[in-house]
Amino acid sequence: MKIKEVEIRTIELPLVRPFRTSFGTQLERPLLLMKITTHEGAEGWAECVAMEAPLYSPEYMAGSQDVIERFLLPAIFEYGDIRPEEVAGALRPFLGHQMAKATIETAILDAQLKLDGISFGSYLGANKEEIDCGVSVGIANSIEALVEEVSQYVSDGYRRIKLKIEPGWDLEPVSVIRGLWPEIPLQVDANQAYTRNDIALLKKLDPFNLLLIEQPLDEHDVLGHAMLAAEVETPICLDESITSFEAARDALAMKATTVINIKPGRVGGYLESVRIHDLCVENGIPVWCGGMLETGIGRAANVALAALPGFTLPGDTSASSRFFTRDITNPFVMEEGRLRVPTGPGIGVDIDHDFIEEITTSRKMITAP
Ligand code: OSB
Ligand code: MG
Repeated sequence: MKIKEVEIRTIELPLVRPFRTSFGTQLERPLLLMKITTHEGAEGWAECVAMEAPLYSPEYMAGSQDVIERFLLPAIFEYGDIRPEEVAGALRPFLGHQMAKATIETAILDAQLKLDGISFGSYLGANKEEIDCGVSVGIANSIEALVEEVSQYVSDGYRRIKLKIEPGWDLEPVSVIRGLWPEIPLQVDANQAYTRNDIALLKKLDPFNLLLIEQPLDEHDVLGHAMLAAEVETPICLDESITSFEAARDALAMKATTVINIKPGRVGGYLESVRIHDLCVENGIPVWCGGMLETGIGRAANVALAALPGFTLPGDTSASSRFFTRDITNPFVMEEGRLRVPTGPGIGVDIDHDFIEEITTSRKMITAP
């Protein structure tokens, strides 16, 4: 496939409610969208999951755009005729920037699959038509507000609740929510907010029958997670630390994680995600699909990935309405706590061009030389 031109837009979507985590509060979702057009007449779309500021990972929107324009796209143009499976290799000389790399690979994959008439799900190896949905619940202003928000999600049908925690917002919210919903699958996510000195505190979460504790310690403290995992009963699940297949392999070898959150942007794309999935299946490690407040474009591809056989836990694959009143594609609507895996070619969603135009904050066209 030969790329003719690339459109890079920044858009800003309002959120239905503020989303607070241990690393900050988001009031809207600004993000980077990429559309590629190829000489064969195909179009491919992808969104870059980097956030505006480097608070979750070192990557950030303007940085991703810069590395895409300055280094990654020129390397792809120079490569010439390219297959999606060749993108990661072509970009390997440039270190890091997995989210930026994933954007390019996903857009090329979408274009190629549209030409071939194959859906993302079939290409990746999905064996389900629909997937179970979980929801990530931000840190609330009060316990009452949290209970109200969780009640809403439970009545919407979500099959798993994930509470964001941080020091000072952990044991109490967990015990209240577990007390009100004794049976619901429940897990917590600290986004690196604790240290090795908090092992005794995190052990106090054991009685609440949580599915897992997600990324309690610093992303680089893989050994600390192994030490913690040896002390607590609740399974430890890494998110931020898993930036590649190799990182997943080593974290498993160290027994730092017994469940893995696969986020395609964080690991450099969907193909790397499948490699990590396969590794986990071989090792009997359950995986689930994380989220980055994606629009319908990223969500579509995530839902397809989550339909692979090793994804045995509900992911942060929520309905569009969890974050947005209006999505930039036909919305993902949950039925009985499940989302249908798109079956059309490529990511298989319809783009709402008018709405994208309305919320565009910048637009740039890059033509292949
Ligand atoms: O740690 O899983 C995370 C959102 C932004 C950055 C990091 C995380 C999250 C979420 C929301 O928890 C997941 C979603 O998109 O539903
Ligand atoms: Mg997380």
